Amino acid sequence: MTHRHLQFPRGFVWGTATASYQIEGAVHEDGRGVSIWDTFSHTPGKVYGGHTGDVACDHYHRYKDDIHLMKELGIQSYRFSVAWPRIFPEPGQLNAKGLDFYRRLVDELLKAGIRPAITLYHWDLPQYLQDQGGWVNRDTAHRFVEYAQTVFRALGKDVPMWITHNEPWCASFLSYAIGEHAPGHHDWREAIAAAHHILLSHGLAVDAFRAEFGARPAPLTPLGQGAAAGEAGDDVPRIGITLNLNHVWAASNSPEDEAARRRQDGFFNRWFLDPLFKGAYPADILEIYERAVADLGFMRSDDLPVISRPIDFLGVNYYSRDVVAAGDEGLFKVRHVPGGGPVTAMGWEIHPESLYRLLSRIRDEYTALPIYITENGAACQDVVVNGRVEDPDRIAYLEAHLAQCLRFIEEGGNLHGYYVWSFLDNFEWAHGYTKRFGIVYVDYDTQARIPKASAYWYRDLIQANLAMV
Ligand code: IFM
Repeated sequence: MTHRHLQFPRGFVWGTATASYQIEGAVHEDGRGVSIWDTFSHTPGKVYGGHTGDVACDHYHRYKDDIHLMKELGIQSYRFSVAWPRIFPEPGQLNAKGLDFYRRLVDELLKAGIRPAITLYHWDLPQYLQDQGGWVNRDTAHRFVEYAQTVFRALGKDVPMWITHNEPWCASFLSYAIGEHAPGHHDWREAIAAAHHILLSHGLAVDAFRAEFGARPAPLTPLGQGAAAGEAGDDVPRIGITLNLNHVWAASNSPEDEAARRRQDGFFNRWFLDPLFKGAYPADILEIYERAVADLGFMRSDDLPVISRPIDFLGVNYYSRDVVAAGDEGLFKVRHVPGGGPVTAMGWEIHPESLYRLLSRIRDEYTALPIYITENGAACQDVVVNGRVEDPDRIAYLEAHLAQCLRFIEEGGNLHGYYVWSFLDNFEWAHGYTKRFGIVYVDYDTQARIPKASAYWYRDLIQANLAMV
């Protein structure tokens, strides 16, 4: 298979991503403490079939083989997350064995020539912090900085890419208002406070990062127009944040539907992009929250300058678009409408054009900073037949989204890399193990790894790109 039509500029980073609770297992090993996802998944009715992350992909024991497989596939960068409860299992108690695991992981990656990209928070908050209110409690932001500083010091110089948070929308609204994720609460005031404190902790961690590694490096310029990522001298540690963003469409061009589109966009996208890049919350959404919740006293006047501290890149997780019409229910009076296109096994509409629109919008309205697609991928109904997994739908999904990335780059967009979600099939949160996102199939009975056709397709695409430059 040739991929001439997907020829990316030199320096584009080809990656894949996972997260600690979704793959590691070994929840009682080497002094790990309890996280909110241990508690949540062990609470009957919260996760499909009572599935838990207790064993997951057993990556904690199999990381060497997993990295070996990444190397065979030609993966250039691996994005993983650190489990906070492995580092601080009890308040203020540093667990050297927990840090050692990530030290070994990073060493193994470096040995394989794979660039580590660390996410500090991918949702496994220590339970003892949740017992004090979790992200609703401002103090959690300070505990996060202590934890971040510890990991910066232990691994900083060997890790070029740092992501403070993964998808703050999920860690706040989906977790504290909608109740689908841990800790499973249904309280809008809590969710708004959680979002605020997560953003605050991000800004404080950026300050700690600069204190550790010095002044902000010159931002990477668009590929093909200067020094490229991965070139000599470019491996200085950089820090950013990953947001899950959806491009929102109105179901019709009526003013009512257009107003609904704007509200949904405000709830999902602008609530995070505006404070990070403009130093202010969007006034229209703030008004809705003030009316619904009244007391937003947890937002202090000097928080926004911290939240909007200059970062080095933006991570974007993109899966689907959102189509909305004016509705009667909920805080936002928005009704979600099927877009009409094909959907993945998650029921999410496949709409690659929206990725291009989203990237263009970020550039036009928010920032010229480098962007990485830190997650993109599809859950499919994968089956093993004669030891092979054919997943043409996933290949088509990845190819179509990469084509939109290339379109953005060819127009001068500052996109530097792409991480397929996910390397392995894994624990898909409230869906348990029923949704398979991996380019590598995991047989959960035997823990055998079977690279799917998409893994070989990705390998060939990477190789073809590197051969051409
Ligand atoms: O599995 C998740 C991941 O943890 C965060 N982003 C979306 C993925 C698919 O739902």
